[in-house]
Amino acid sequence: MLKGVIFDLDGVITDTAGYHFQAWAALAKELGIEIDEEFNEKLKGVSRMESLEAILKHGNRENDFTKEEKEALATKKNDHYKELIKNITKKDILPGIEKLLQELKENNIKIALGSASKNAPVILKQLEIEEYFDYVVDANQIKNSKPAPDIFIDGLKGLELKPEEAVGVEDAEAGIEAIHGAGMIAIGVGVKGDVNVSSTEELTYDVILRASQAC
Ligand code: B16
Ligand code: MG
Repeated sequence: MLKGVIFDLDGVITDTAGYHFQAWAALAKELGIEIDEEFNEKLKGVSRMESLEAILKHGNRENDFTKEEKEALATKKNDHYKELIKNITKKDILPGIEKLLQELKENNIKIALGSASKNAPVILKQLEIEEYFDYVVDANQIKNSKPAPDIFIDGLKGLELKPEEAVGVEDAEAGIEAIHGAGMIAIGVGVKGDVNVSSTEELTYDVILRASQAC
């Protein structure tokens, strides 16, 4: 029986991928590295430091910086990103999501956020939807980021649910793998899961309920 849903943030609740891309592309340019939207797809759901490593590798510069220098580069990207997300408001919630959160609440389904982003709590606040969430995974406390299952395992723990009692919603391949690793059913938004929808508009309470029963 469905008792909980664990949502990814970026690409499911709101679209922050464009801002991540803008901030990474600016940093990469300073380092003489070019990244495009296609490369950015590989960074979805991937932690900040791992994203930096992937960019440096892409530019064959992975051995050019000390650990401290890499940390400073990641901080620089994040400062730029924080500047970009400052103006996010309720209107940036992806279509259909707030209605879905309301319906889940009305049906006593628990809700968690399973995001790799350390900025997630601030973003939920700016979107004015933080009160819907029973639990928000703290990315600072997670050892292995997606595709490892850690984030979703922690989400289940936070909701006090078993894997078969909850479904995960993701828009990135790494995220689907992470949901499966946690033993849960995965709904893919624009990406292949156990049940697929092409956009958040299609992600209704009914779809979630049927996904939990069908698998
Ligand atoms: P931060 P998600 C992920 O969010 C993003 O998809 C990914 O691009 C980003 O690097 C990661 O969060 C970490 O974000 O730098 O804000 O801690 O898709 O897991 O919600
Ligand atoms: Mg995502």
